[in-house]
Amino acid sequence: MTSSKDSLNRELFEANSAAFIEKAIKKYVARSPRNRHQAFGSDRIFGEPLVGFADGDDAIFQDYKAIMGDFHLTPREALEKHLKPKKGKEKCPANVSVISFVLPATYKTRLSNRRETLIASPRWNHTRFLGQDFINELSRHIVSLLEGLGCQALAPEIADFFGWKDFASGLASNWSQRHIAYAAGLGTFSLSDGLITPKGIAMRCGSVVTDVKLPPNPRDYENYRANCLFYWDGSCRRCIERCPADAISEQGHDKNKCREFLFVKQKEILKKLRRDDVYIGHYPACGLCQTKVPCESRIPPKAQGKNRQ
Ligand code: B12
Ligand code: SF4
Ligand code: SF4
Repeated sequence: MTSSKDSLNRELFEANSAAFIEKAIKKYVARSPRNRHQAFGSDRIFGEPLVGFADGDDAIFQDYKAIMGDFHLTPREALEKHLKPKKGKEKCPANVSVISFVLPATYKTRLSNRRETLIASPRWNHTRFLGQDFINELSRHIVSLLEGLGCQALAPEIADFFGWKDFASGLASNWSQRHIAYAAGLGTFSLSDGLITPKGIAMRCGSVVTDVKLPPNPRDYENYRANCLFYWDGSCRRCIERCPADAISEQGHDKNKCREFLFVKQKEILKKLRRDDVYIGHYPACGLCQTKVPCESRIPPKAQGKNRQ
């Protein structure tokens, strides 16, 4: 039996699928109790998200195979892997789209991390772990909403085929959320490797693949590093100064140094500082390169970079 809520949802979805999905994501982020810091007075973990769409058959996803490696899945490959166990009952979809969302860290979390010089603040650490749990929850919510409307959908990062490889240059996964957000017009890469979005670099992101046809967002950037001041005019370099692991230089981000610091050295620092009781997860997390920097919560104005040269 269909309820009046179901038929209203269907009407709204059929009238404008993109607006319906964006609204549903924003509503869930605003209302979900899972987007709350239980340890910090029930403050929100993430602020209002950015939502973008990409055509799953956009040539950029083939380009990613050359840029990152053949192991990186195109959205169509991800959807086909999802449909395969259904043993041919599902037709190969005519359309494939990707829904990408960017969840910005709140002001309080950013402020707390700005004060740190060696490890993440407790709020940033909780945002890393409870925030990722929330992203998984939000992804499942979008998938079940679309499935309820008779569409195919999956969240590749929580699918059983998600994984990563350990290359000499560092870890690389077969579904990179930053590259998906870049394709959906939500931001560009930077000297620190982070994605600078209109809501800044201090964010986490996620995505869902679906057979719904959605209007792709334009990629209004000159190149894939356009939002970073260093690549704009050689200025800024604040993230280099902020990194306690010496993992960022004018040559870019050394993933192995960063990982070693995150997974090994920060644990020792945490113990020495005797702060381990408030931290959760298997490492303290860091993100110092994403706070107290001009790209923290916005695309930095280009003039600001020039002033610093
Ligand atoms: C593996 C991993 C790590 C590894 C390696 C990081 C890395 N750069 O790959 C380690 C453990 C070091 C790490 C550390 C951190 N991580 Co991490 N990590 C991941 C994970 C699981 C996979 C990333 C991946 O494999 N990417 C693929 C590789 C190939 O990407 P890449 O090398 O960076 O890509 C470069 C090339 O593609 C190149 N490029 C060259 N030519 C071209 C051309 C074009 C057109 C384009 C687009 C690009 C391009 O540009 C890129 C940047 O240099 C993602 C989650 C996910 N599934 O995406 C989170 C993720 C990247 N991590 C995240 C975060 C927040 C962190 C930390 C801040 C830790 C923390 N939680 O506090 C640090 C920050 C490190 C940093 N400065 O980027 C966020 C990023 C948010 C953001 N603002 O960018 C993600 C997306 C998690 C999430 N769900 O939000 N992480
Ligand atoms: S701190 Fe400056 S140099 Fe580093 S990523 Fe941000 S804008 Fe680029
Ligand atoms: S996450 Fe920390 S260790 Fe890694 S690059 Fe950023 S500041 Fe350096």
